[in-house]
Amino acid sequence: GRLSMSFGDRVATTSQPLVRRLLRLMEEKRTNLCVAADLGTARDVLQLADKVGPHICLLKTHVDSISDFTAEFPKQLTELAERHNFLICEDRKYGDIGSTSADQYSSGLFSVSSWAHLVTVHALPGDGQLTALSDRAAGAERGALLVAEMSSKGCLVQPAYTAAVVKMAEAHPYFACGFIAQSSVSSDPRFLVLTPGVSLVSTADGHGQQYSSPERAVGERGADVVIVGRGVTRAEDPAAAAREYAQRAFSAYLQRLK
Ligand code: BMP
Repeated sequence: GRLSMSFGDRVATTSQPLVRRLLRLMEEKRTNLCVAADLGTARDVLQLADKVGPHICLLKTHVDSISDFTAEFPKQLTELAERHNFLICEDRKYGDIGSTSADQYSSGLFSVSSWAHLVTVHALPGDGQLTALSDRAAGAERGALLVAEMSSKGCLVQPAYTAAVVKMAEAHPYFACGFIAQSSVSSDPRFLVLTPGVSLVSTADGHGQQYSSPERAVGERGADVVIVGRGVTRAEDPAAAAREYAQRAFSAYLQRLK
């Protein structure tokens, strides 16, 4: 299953182009770190992306928190992604009826479908949302990560919900690339499991976020990719911090294969 296979060996288990590309990238670049670039201006996000770019497989944005967003931002971010070889995930957590989510995805100020390889989606509304988003991807290399569990204290998600999210992904493997989760929700090697709530300096943030270490996330809980925000963005040297998180997460992954 997923936990005992290398990223490289998992490429052959799926025909989803984006999953194949990300697995290859992780294997070749030897990183399973995603940095959550949660900063307030376009310049700060781009500068961070340039610094951490060599150490990451994926950069995660919350583009609606950027105060000075213009169409220049995704253009420049895409250039950095190509230069440093990482993919981009907009963490929008769509959660409406298919028609509305599809409009939010492909139009408006952000035009997310034109630049984000991956987006996050709440499965709550049902699978019409996935088919609607997939239609708007219009043949481009695009995909979704389904929120199966959350890292925050008091999260309302129950095991039966998580199991249903996994079933939904299994029914839509052309667009569902994997899960945002806190545990090994699926052993299917086609799906990526990404785990936020990872920090080496904090255990909580006072607003419900709960942290564990990269070793715990990858080795014990079964994450493929660890997502680190403030552990990197608030470090004195974000590039050095990203390198450390990447090394620790990748070592834990190699250890898992033994
Ligand atoms: P930080 O490492 O600074 O706590 O940031 C975590 C990031 O992961 C944030 O961008 C947050 O939106 C996201 N996230 C999370 O923390 N928990 C979840 O369950 C799902 C998330 O997307």
